[in-house]
Amino acid sequence: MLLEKIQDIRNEFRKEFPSIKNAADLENLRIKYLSRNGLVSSLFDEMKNVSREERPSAGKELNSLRDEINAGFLQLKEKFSKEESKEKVLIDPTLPGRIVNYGSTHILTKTLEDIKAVFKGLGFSVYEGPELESDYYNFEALNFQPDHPARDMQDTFFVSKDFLLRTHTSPVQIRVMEKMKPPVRAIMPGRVYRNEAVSARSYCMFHQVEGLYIDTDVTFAELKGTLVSFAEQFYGEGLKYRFRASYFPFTEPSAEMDISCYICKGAGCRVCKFSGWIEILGCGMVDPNVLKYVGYDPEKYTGYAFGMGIERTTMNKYGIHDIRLFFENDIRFLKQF
Ligand code: 2NL
Repeated sequence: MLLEKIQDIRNEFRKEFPSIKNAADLENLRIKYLSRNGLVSSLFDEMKNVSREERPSAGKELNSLRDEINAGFLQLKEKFSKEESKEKVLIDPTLPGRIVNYGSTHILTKTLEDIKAVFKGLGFSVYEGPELESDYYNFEALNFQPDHPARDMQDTFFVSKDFLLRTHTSPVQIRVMEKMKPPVRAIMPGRVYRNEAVSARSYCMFHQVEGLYIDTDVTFAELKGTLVSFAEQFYGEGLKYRFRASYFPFTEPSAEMDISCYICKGAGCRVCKFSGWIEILGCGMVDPNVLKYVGYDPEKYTGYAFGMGIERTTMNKYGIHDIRLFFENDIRFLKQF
């Protein structure tokens, strides 16, 4: 009877043993077979019912079962504890943590945000428009003559005969004026493209902000007042400024605005190229021909416009000498701002 039971439990154990995969399984196995109320222990309890004659062989069988289960248990116990200690070695809490590189706002984005904040404070709204433009919006409506050199393949990326990558953000101003009646007071930031050789001073793609104010009786004095106020807020108080006569196809008269060099205070340095002055933008009174193109009556309305490069503005403000740095994404450059 008992011999049969021992054989059954041995078979059960042998069947179960290969399926033990971890320390938790092994502990369940130990409780089932080897604990105080386990199967082996209950078989030993039954020994007292076994006849004197059968007792030696049953005892021998039972001891061998207990030894087999014990040996199996110890073997797996060692195996699992080795695996566990191997896993623990992989985590060294004394190692320094991995450095996380946080991103930051690109300096061109910050410059644009600063420019926008000033003009919003002066009552300007912000508009954007497409980078792929027609010849009409990029050149014709802006009073460029058909033979103007900017219309040359050399200077402009043409996509087809009639379409091109905009060379300035002025087309957005044309689009806004077509849709709105004066007064219009807005700035237009965005990416522009020029087919130029890349160098420290020029890149094939850059960013511009242009501004526009059209109403009845807008004067050149208002243009100066607004742009001086912008320069004081953006570059700092106490700078000298001057307007030099210039030429753009879409403004008449046209001017360029300089501020006194805030680095050397006019004494001469690398940033102002030893002139004491830094050119910050171009501007002028909107040409009556441009007003006619968008359906405004030039007898009734006048307006001013201006434009500045965001890269050039950033280079002026922070003393950066190579425009290519903005686009190389070298973290040593970017993280300085
Ligand atoms: C510069 C000079 C300028 C404008 C842009 C403009 C736009 C319209 C009509 C008239 Cl729709 N003018 N824009 C006017 C003067 C100068 O930009 O140096 N930009 C980087």
